[in-house]
Amino acid sequence: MPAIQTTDPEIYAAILAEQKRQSEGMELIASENYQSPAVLAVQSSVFANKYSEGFPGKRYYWWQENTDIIEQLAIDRAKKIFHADHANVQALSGAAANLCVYSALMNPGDTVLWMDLSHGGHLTHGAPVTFFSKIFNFIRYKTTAEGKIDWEQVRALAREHKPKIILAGFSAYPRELEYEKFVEIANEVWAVAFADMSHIGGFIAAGVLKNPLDYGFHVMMTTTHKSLRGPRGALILSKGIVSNPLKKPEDTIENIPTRIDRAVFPGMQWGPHMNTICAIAVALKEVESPEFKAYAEQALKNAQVLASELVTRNYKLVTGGTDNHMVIIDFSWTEIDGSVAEKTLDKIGISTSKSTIPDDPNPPFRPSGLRIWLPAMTTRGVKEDDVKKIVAFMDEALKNKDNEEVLSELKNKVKDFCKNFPVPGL
Ligand code: DSN
Repeated sequence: MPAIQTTDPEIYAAILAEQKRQSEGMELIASENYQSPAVLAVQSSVFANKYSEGFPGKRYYWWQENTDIIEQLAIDRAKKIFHADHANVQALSGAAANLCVYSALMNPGDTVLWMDLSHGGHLTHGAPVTFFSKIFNFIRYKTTAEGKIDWEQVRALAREHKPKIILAGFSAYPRELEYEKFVEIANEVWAVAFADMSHIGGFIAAGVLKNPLDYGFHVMMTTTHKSLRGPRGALILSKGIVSNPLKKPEDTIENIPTRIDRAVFPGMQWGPHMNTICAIAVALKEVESPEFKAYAEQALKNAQVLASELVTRNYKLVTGGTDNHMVIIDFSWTEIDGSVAEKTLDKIGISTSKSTIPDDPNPPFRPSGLRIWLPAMTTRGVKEDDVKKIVAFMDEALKNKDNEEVLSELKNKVKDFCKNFPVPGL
């Protein structure tokens, strides 16, 4: 940091301002969290200087004795934590990882069955606005009126469209999934069962939510920077050849793990970001600590209190509650929408993210819902009683959305509250 102060004062000032914003504000954006000082530090280590195309033991450039050590540690830790036969730790992000999985397992024109965006699926699962949708055919399933997976619909679509991949795992879905049902349908139509666990990867790692790989899923992806608290990156985890559902002649020599590694390099990416991989290894080491397990358990307890406090105050929740770490408020029956709620809470220093609700009548930039999660604030130490205070701040702000005086007072209260919960390393 002192080096930046003299080299680039403008960037230095922006970093200090962001540190202040993160310390004084409350982070409830679903998908954001705080990295530990150790994870942050290794990202600026000398591994940032090194090119390492290839994989441990087989690289294009020489002089990889140290990069091989860190990548192998990241791979071994990921395999152990997630019960996987294989781990690729090089994907640059969740979007890149999903594209690598599609290209590993499909040819252009092949079909993916995925959850509709407004019901909780992610853009990278095949939304028409993505480049992916020009290459592959994406068919959407939806949830029932109660917000549960519509198994009859998933089975009927799978039988009709014969997808190569059935994709489970969502960005805005507050319920635990019945993974065995996805696997049963995937096996029936010879599809790969692929789970995008980006939001809940940390909770699966800690053993507090179910692991799709334990239920017969063939491939699982998780980003590393959400509940997992690592650097910005992704893990692609898979089972070995034994359960290969592709059933093609070439699979006798190329199993799913090999296809995935080849899709990442040289298929889609070249020089891996070794400094990030180093930080992934450190984050996975932290995941194995009792402190991480305590954080994961507390985050789920906090989510239960968040949901019940909101319901007590007459907020309507998508699916009526939560089984995981996330709550989605449905404002469709009120005079405001998710965007107005987001702006109002931002005025008092609480960051949240607007969200669609199933079959949302509103456009994406003015959706009817608001996603809230507490893992980041759990990292900062909040517990059940603190969650009650957070909901009280939010409720008062939303009831006084046009009263700048009340909002300004609340902003000071949120700032005082946050002083009790320092950001790690700040
Ligand atoms: N922002 C992340 C999410 O909420 O799913 C990735 O797009």
